[in-house]
Amino acid sequence: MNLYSNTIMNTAKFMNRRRFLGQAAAAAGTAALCTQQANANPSSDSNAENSSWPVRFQPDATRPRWYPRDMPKAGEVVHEYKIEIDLIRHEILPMVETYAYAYNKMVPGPVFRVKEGDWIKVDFHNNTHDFHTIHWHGIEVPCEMDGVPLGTQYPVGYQQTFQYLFRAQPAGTHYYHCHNMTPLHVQAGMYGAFIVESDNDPVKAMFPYEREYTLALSEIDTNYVREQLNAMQQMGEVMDYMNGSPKLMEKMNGKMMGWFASREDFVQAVKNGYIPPYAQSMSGYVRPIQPNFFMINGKSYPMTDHLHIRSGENIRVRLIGAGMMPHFMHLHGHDFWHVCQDGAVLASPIRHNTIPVYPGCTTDIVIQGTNPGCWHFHDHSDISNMNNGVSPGGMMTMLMYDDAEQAGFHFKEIIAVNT
Ligand SMILES: [Cu+2]
Repeated sequence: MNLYSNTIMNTAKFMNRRRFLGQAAAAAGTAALCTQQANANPSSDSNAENSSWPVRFQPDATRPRWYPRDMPKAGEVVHEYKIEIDLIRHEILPMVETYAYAYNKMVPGPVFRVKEGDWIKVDFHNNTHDFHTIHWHGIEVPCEMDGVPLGTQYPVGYQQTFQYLFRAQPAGTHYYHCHNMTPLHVQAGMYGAFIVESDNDPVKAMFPYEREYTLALSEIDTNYVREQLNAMQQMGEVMDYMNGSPKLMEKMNGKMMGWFASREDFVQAVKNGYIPPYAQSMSGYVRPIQPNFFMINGKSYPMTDHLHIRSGENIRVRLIGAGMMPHFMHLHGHDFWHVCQDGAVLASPIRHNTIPVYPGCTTDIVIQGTNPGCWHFHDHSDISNMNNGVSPGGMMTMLMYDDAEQAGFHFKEIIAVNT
């Protein structure tokens, strides 16, 4: 029996079509006030004559809707990627699986690792019956490549492709995530690391290292994700149909949909009877998110991967606040050095034994191998050290010395799943 398995399609009995559409619209709603036309290619875009964007969808999303202001020049490095979105089953722990929206069938998505100044070209293709984008968090992309649905691009629908093209800058630890219905889609797995390396890395000069680790910290309310993805599956065909039908989208706008060209239009729509989804949620259709599993790279303790070090070695650990909660990472038996924040190298390293990793932030630390053994490295916010309310678990891993035995420390690893 799989207690937390999310069975798509058979539990969405309370779905209300009107509410659902409203939710989808609300996710895009923050961007809806931006009336800047991202399309700079009017001769080939059927929306060009329509100033009421974003109420219409462009069914052909295979072209970026922009005149690139900067393009790769001869001799410059261009890395080409294909990123696909699929609905997969993702195992957080034995007996705990969720459905996930996954970049290239991985949670987290694949790690991008490139040199500063290189070009990134991503063909982003959607195989799910939902809308997605990629936001390149911390990268100085052109605005049109920022991945904000209806703000800078049309959200990418079923079997559509959008091409991102930008230069990787600045150097440092960054990440990427979906920006459509972000609270759901990031919980559902749409995040990954984006590391931009520099030939002149001050961290490497100060703390020479060979091994490094990237830990994306996040959390999930499995019940919320199950309810929402079930609802999305039920609506999938309708969403696909709308995506290919700008006229239907326009007709529904301000009735079932909620994309408005101005604040005044939104207020007027409410006067005309449109019920915003947040008002519907007050009647109990939508409940607040309550995370119950806390993950490092998509896994909870004891399934998290260990960090490895040897006596005298430095390791770099890139911590990414990919979720919606702050986490306070504490290492037993060592102080460590905070060397970068949000990708930028600190003027001088700061010594910690516990360091906050806030949502949307990246925090790089260097651990020095000074105390052989095996040591806990975990969020010190105790709620995150549980699996569905049972301790120990969650956002926890171990720093393991490869040479512990030679250094005289003998241990037998024990996996604890309850107290
Ligand atoms: Cu998405």
